[in-house]
Amino acid sequence: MCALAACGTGSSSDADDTSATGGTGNNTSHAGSGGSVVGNAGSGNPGGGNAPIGGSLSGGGGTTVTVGGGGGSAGVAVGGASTIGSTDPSGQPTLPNGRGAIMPFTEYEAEAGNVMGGVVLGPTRNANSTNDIAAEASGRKAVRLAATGNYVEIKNLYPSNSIVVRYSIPDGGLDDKHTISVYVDGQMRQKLNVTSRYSWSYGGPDDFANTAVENNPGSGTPHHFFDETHALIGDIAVGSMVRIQKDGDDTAANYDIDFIDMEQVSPAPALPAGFVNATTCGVIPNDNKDDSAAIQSCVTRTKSLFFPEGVYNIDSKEISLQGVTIRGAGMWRSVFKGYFARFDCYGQGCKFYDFGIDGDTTQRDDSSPETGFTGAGMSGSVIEHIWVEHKKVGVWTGDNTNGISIRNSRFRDMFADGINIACGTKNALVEHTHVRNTGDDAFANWSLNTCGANSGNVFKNVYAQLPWRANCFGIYGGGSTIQDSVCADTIQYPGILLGRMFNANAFSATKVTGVSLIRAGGPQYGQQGALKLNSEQGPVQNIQISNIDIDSSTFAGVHFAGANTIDTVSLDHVNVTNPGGCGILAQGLGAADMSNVVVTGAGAGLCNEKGFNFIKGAGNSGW
Ligand SMILES: [Ca+2]
Ligand SMILES: [Ca+2]
Ligand SMILES: [Ca+2]
Repeated sequence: MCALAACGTGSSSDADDTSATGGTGNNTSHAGSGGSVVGNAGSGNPGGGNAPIGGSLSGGGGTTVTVGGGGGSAGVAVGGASTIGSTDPSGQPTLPNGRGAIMPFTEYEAEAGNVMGGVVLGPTRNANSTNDIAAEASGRKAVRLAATGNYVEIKNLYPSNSIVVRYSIPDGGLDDKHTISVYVDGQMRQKLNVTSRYSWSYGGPDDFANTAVENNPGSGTPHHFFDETHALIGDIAVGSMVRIQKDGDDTAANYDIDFIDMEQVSPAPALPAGFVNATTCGVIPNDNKDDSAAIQSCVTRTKSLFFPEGVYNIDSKEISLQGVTIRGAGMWRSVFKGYFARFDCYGQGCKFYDFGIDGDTTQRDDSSPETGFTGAGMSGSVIEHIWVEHKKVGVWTGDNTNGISIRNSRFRDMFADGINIACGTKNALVEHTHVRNTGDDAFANWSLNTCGANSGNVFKNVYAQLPWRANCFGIYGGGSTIQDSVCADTIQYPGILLGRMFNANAFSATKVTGVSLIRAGGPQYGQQGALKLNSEQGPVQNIQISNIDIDSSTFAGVHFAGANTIDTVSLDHVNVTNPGGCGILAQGLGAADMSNVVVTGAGAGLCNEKGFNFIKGAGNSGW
């Protein structure tokens, strides 16, 4: 699974790394705005309930508040919003339980909305079947709109002027284009574009072709059913009803709607002081003509470049830069578009703010460098208020990067990793960032053994949602921390995988604390637990796990595996609730200190196949 794991290739090294090489560059970006952020994360039982985890906030001027809900189908009735954040005495948004990212949107599960004529699909965990598309949906439920006039409608709870719809339509190939209609309070507001271009991959559940055969229905079982579409659609008042409807001219055979995200997007800012407007050095937005050469020319002439609201085509060559700051008018408003839309920072650190990248990756090819942000000069880089979609990878840090910050950003609808903290990277901080619908790990720390050891890397207040392959968090050796974060709805693999795999270095100080895993685990390469330690290629050591809630895992809650020893590992205050398999599954060798590990709702609390040594402290129960 390396494949999964690292986006690399099945093996480890890979090309994905295009990243690492410096001279050429690539990167991409998408639209973004300075917006704010919101959190999400819900929790929830499979069917529906859920405890909120998310939070919200407004950022940069935005207004929003929000919430999250990642998971469940919102128990909340009204309109289906799932969870709501609160504010602290100063009015700043908070996360109710401290976990998850603060994001500026509110997520409304379709299945919790008003459904007219449509059918609620799921819940199901049966992956890789067109009969169970909802297995890849948030809360493992969606709503199918198959006939003209069918709709699903939610009540808008906060001021909004934009919409994101996560959907699946039947595979019509790369050039298949349709629309779906948005109504507000019964009035037609706008069409949204939908396509099967960026969804539907094929191959057996254990197979990872990484080639064009991925798009061939003859290659095996289907998966990767969903994509999303978004648009600014004008102001929508609090309390207005927002409807997604199949009209007569919306020509896909059916639309499976997973959820709707609503957000108030800030107005475009003026030219910031000290920045050069890219349109004054030859870049032309919105003409659908290639800007690659003009942008490359601009970044060699100034260190501070501003892209006003508009779409910029990068159709022929990625942008290579060193020590440059690029700022847009917001992730929704300034968008770099095209297959080559990517940025390679080859020196002196680069800073990227407030824009989006909309790539054009339609299959995974690990020899191809379709990574939003990468490069050998990423030490000291910043990626903030950035939105990347339809690339192979969002961010892949260059070899031996020391100090990179990624915050308040979104990485969605990828063919491989969302963010890979790779090869010798130290002191990376990823926070308040949302990664969704990735074809490999949403967040990875890959300490490849041909590089120096990774250390001091932190994923804090991040939210991983719906990776269609691999893990929410893939931690392969080195030293890192995952804290105050949420993982919801992995389809094939664990929520967190701590593995000596893919030729990783040994683990050094590694900590996982304050994390919720909701409906995690899956059937790839056998039954994968929600939280898995795998000593496949060497000992797994130096890992502290605390304050973890594992809710409704597909199979086991906690999973020990691998032929090498596992030791100097501790679990404290770990709750496994309603697992689909054993509460704790031990298929490996070694020992772990276990305190306050509580299993409830399991058929079998503990399945210990090889005499793994559990060193029990206080407070354990249910296993
Ligand atoms: Ca496809
Ligand atoms: Ca859903
Ligand atoms: Ca242009």
